[in-house]
Amino acid sequence: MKNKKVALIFGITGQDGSYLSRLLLSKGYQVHGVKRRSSSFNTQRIDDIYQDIHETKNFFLHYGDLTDGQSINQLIYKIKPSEIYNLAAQSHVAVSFELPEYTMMTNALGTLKILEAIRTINPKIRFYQAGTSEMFGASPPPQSEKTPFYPRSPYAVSKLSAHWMTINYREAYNIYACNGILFNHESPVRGETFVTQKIIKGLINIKKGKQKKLYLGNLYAKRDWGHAEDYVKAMWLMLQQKIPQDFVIATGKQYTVKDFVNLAARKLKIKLDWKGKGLNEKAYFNKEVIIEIDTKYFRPSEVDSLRGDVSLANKILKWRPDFNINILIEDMIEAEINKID
Ligand code: NDP
Ligand code: GDR
Repeated sequence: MKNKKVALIFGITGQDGSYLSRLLLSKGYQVHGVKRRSSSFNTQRIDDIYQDIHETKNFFLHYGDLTDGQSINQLIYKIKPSEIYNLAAQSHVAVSFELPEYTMMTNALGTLKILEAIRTINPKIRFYQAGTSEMFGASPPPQSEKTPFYPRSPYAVSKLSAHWMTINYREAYNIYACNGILFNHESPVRGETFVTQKIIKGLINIKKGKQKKLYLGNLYAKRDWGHAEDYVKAMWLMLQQKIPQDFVIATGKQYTVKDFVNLAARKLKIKLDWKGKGLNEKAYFNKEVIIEIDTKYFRPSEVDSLRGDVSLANKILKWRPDFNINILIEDMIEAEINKID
């Protein structure tokens, strides 16, 4: 076991956790992940790695929760990781307006609990914090590490608190701690209520005759969408540098939600005909309405326009994405179409 790097991932059952686990295992790490107790299975994204505990030598799962400081301390004390990746969060922006207190408890205080455990147990552990472009909020693009923050949701505020806490522990206690300020990234295992996956699944279901309509919110929000497989490489790179610092990770390209719908529809050979304006805007396919606006998907305050300036990560981390939006959409479509019904 000597010299083997040991990683502890909070949020291992999520989209990024599943990609990061694979990346670290391929690099020879021993990977430990924290999963929450839930009444139904929540490990689908990593089940193929974790098939048989008697066979799996480098991959371990433990129960824990970011709202339970004692469990965090115990895990860090017992596992003795060299790197900790904090990917755990209530990560849905719209849900954060419904659950602001829980979002703050998990995302902000949860991060603080990990940092405190590192400080008291072993300040040499390297720490990655999953920050977000949502922290830029209303600040216009292109957004870089120097752009002022202007959060627009409880989620964004909670992540901004974690962001500054991470910087404070770096400055006050000399802990190697980095904030990745990641723009939206998607994949075939993206959660079903995020807009890209909702669009892909909705259009495929409509094509298969399993769903009549897709209801969406703001079609004109602009996002910088990348692929999770590329973005977890940046997380790892951030923890391998001489000096810890914060990095924006993005593609530098921007599309509206409507662009994403059109690109996916074209690849699925669904010829969309858009008619109407505002709340009455609708998309027709074979003369049937298949996409409509539902105001329940509007947010009390929206983030209109995100596009990252990734020059610092290009220069220092030599990070560049392999995927563009077209390959991303094709990857998501292929995975969805190949699913057994
Ligand atoms: P997901 O929502 O897919 O995964 C979140 C993970 O956090 C899941 O493993 C979830 O567990 C876990 N979790 C939630 N609450 C708790 C808790 N109280 N204690 C312990 N674990 C908890 O997110 P992504 O993988 O997409 O994102 C990873 C991180 O990066 C998140 O922090 C997110 O906010 C941030 N981020 C994501 C971006 C993106 O575009 N994907 C962009 C920028 C930042 P369970 O499976 O049981 O729900
Ligand atoms: P976001 O992602 O809020 O950017 O947060 P999401 O896919 O939820 O929304 C993107 C944009 O699409 C608009 N939208 C809809 N969104 C959803 N979910 N459902 C809809 O029906 C719909 N219609 C339009 C939204 O208003 C928004 O403008 C994601 C999360 O992964 C965060 O955790 C992460 O920090 C950020 O990306 C970067």
